[in-house]
Amino acid sequence: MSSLVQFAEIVDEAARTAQAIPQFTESAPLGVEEAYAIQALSIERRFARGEKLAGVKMGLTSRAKMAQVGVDEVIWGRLTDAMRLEEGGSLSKKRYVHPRIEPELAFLMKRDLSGEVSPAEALSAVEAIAPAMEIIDSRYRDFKFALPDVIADNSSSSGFVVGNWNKPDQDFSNLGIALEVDGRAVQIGSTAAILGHPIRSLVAAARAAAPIGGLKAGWIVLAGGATAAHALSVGQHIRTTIQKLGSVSIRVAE
Ligand code: OOG
Ligand code: MG
Repeated sequence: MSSLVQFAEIVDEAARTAQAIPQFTESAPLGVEEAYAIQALSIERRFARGEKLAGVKMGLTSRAKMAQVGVDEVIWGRLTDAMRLEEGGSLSKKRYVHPRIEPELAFLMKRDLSGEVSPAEALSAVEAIAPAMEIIDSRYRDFKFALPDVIADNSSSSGFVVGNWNKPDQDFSNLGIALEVDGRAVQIGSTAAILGHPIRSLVAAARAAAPIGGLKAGWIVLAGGATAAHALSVGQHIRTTIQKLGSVSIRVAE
């Protein structure tokens, strides 16, 4: 059986070179804890290449997402500065294996937040909220994985783009969300799909990040897709609009 360090190298190389790999759990009985250790080690490799931690992403916080990938546990991953894409810019499809995009709500942290916190405490640590999108790209063949596989693979996170920041002193518990491709809505949802209220995702993020020192001021936290993700094709123009918060867009280049 490969060591955790070897698994980390395999999944990091798969991400770096956009090559699909077989699921780890096909050949190794990995647990969730080992999977997070692999994730941490794989992100260490990015740090060694000069990337910086920029926040965390929560995953599988809505039923639509759980159903799409057949895993029903909330998971998390790390965001680095190199994963951030320019709002209104483009992404290069060939840098990914089989990328999908999904609408997200982003939190910008005003203060550190860690451990067991109430929704009110979580909200008081938020500087701003924004419409956002995440590019997810499972490194596993056919986008198929078990829970430990996806966790080891940084919970499929591959990129993110953030729109304009809004003050968090408004009710964002049930805002309409539309994901459009070339002006046509392909997914419609609500922020309420995210654990009933997106702030619950931030509460879960504070708990999840506690072992690594908690969420830090200045970090971005993605609350998790409210709808199923959409597979990207070259030439598509993708836009997510969240009612009252605004829009964020990106174009898919070769
Ligand atoms: C796993 C990542 C889930 C979300 O927002 O729910 C996720 C996947 O769908 O590959 O990012
Ligand atoms: Mg996501």
